[in-house]
Amino acid sequence: EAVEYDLEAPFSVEYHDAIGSTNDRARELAVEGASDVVVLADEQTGGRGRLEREWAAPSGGIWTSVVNRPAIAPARAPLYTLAASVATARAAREAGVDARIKWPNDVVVPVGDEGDYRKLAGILTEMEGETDRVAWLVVGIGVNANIDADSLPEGATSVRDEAGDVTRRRFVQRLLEEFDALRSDLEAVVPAWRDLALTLGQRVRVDRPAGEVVGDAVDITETGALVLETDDGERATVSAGDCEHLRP
Ligand code: BT5
Repeated sequence: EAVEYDLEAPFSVEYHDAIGSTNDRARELAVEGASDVVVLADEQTGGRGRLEREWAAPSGGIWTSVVNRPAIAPARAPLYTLAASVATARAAREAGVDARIKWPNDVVVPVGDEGDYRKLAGILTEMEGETDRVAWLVVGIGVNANIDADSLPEGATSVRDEAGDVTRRRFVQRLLEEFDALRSDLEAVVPAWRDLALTLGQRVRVDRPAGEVVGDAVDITETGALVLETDDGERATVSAGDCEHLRP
C-alpha cells in the first residue's frame, strides 16, 4: 500500500518508505534551520525510545517527527510532549480506539479497570537551545497503526487490533491539526491531558534519576510534572521518569 501524505499547511512533508529513525532525520533538518517539517516513514530500521531503548517500527505504522521552532523557555518544552500525547490520543479516539494517556508520554488502551493497559503509541521529544529559549524541538510520535499487535513487543496494541485499519494520511492530518492547535494555546494542554489521563488516581512507582518514589498520582502541574501523595502524607513532584501503575 503506497502512503500518500499530502498534509495541509502549516506542515510540509518529507516521506520515506524506510529510514533509520525519523527523529534523526528531523534533527538534521532542524539543525539546517527547518521549521514545521514533518518527517514520515512507513518503516523505521533504527527506531528509538527514551533512554536509548529500542522502538519497534515495522511497515504499516505511523512513524513521524515534527520539527518545531517555538519561542518558549526549555522549562515549558514538556508541554509539547503532553500536547503530542493528547493529539495522538484524540486522533486514535476518532478512529474508534479507547485511547488514554499514561504519564508522561504513553498513549495506551486500558485493560480492565485497575490501571492495566497496552501501549498504542509513544512520544520522544528532543531539543536544543539556550537556558532561556528553545532553538528547535523535535517531537517524535510512533503509532502502532495498521500492524498486528502480536508482531510487536509484549504489552503493545495497535489501531488494527483495537478498531481495524485506518487511512494513515487522515490519522496524521487529524493528529497534526490537534497538535498545531494545542501548541499555539499551551494553556489548554494540561486540562486536555487531565481529561484523558489514565495515571491520575492510580497508585504508582516512578523511577527517576534521583531515585524511586511510590504514592498516589493526584495531579499534574502547569508544566506537566506528576504530583504524588506519598504514604507519609507528603507531596512529591516528579518532572521526569518512568512510571509504573501499581495494583491498589
Ligand atoms: C517511547 O519510549 O515510548 C517513545 C517512542 C517514540 C517512537 C517514535 S517513532 C517516530 C520517532 N522516531 C524514533 O526513532 N522514535 C520516535 P519509551 O517510553 O522509552 O518506551 C520504549 C519501550 O516501549 C521499549 O523499551 C519497549 O518495551 C516498548 N516498545 C517498543 N516498541 C514498541 C511499540 N511499537 N509499541 C509499543 N511498545 C513498544
